[in-house]
Amino acid sequence: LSRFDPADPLDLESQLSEEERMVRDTAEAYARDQLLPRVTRAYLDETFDRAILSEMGALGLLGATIPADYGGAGLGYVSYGLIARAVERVDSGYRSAMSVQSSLVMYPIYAYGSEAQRRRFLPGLAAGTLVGCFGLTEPDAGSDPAGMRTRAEKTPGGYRLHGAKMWITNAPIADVAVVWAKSEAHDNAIRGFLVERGAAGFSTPTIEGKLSLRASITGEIVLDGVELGEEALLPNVAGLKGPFGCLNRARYGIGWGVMGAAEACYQAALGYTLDRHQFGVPLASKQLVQLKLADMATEIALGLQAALRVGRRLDAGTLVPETISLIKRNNCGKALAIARTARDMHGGNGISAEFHVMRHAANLETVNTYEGTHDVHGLILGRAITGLSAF
Ligand code: TGC
Ligand code: FAD
Repeated sequence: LSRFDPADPLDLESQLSEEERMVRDTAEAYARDQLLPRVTRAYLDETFDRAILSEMGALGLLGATIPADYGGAGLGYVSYGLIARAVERVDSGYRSAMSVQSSLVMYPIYAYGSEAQRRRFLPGLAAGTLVGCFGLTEPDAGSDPAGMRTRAEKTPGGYRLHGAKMWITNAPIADVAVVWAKSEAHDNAIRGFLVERGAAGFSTPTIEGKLSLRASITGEIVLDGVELGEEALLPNVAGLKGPFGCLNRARYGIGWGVMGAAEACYQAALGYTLDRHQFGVPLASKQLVQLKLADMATEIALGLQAALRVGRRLDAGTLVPETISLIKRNNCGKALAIARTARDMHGGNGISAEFHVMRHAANLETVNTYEGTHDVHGLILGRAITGLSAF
């Protein structure tokens, strides 16, 4: 018989390659030494430290799957997932900054961009000297991005963008925005445009007063007749499959990331209930507490195995979008439940920023909603199961 390891019940460790373990260790050391010490202050002050993206870039944590020719680390999707998990163990907002840059900005430039666009933007984005954002959601088009109003008029030299994007991670600090718009010149198909900071009519007001993801910076994108040249168009994709192709990667990373947040909450609840005595004994000696810990350990172990399986298939070239919905939905829902339970198990201390669990729970409310809500991913699975679209 082998010994049961409560921190890794299904032995994820032995399923990782040497390279994946090294990437994981680098990301975990960075998260522990550089991110954890600053997160509570950043969260309370509702600020994001721009330097974090340069630090991540220096370590090769941005655009990890992009080939080295363009400044990326040329790693596989399991490595990317392990980075997301390590960073989100500290804060979902920090993982957001990494996901947006890697999957929602670098990926579309790499997959849909011209060679000139790749050369111009990818090395700086990989190094974190440039920051990018991804504008799909609008004030009146969230779950239904096909309903977007942002449009690109044709001009003699290129395009003119009109519209507004809402809830855009990193927008206020972005040097370049990937903006999705209905393009007059392409039969009103949804097309991607690269809009650079400084373009007249482009502004990115910060959204203040969030009660979740406070250590991430979020803004609007206002496009008031922004003039773009022909070279701003992403030439190699048309239609919603453009943004969805990026979202597949980001949602996959979230499947790993939220398990990191859940692990942080589980470890905190375990440590707390072993130390904390009530009725003359540790709380962890109580059946109700042990049941909660057992449920947490179970869901985390299963969620990580599912994320690993989807990552291995991605690395093998098998992308089944519904399997990404499955892990995004299930892992977010389970992580949120774990964080709320961990908050409860900390009693009054659970509401203090010092103990981290309530911050994770508040963050996971956003993660359960963005990149397709929990219910929308249920409907994606429902459509695949029944053949009937219920959106
Ligand atoms: P539907 O008819 O299903 O599809 C339209 C076209 O898109 C293709 N497609 C996909 N392609 C690749 N991957 C996928 N996962 C795809 N899903 C669909 C599809 O084949 C079709 O192509 P074509 O060539 O036939 O035109 O589209 P629908 O309008 O019925 O949409 C259905 C629905 C609800 C599933 C979809 O709209 C949806 O996923 N809604 C959720 C919206 C969402 O996820 N928004 C995310 C915004 S970005 C964000 O939140 C970033 S937060 C980042 C952070 O801070 O970490
Ligand atoms: P709605 O679509 O209005 O949904 C409201 C409720 O209705 C939800 O419960 C939903 O599940 C439910 N619902 C919707 N449709 C149906 C249906 N057909 N049947 C049953 N129920 C339904 N977007 C970007 O483009 N880029 C970003 O970087 C980005 N970052 C974000 C950061 C933060 C902090 C947040 C909060 C959001 C971010 N988003 C971003 C936007 C995010 O993707 C949307 O909030 C999300 O897709 C949901 O859209 P919505 O808010 O308009 O909600």
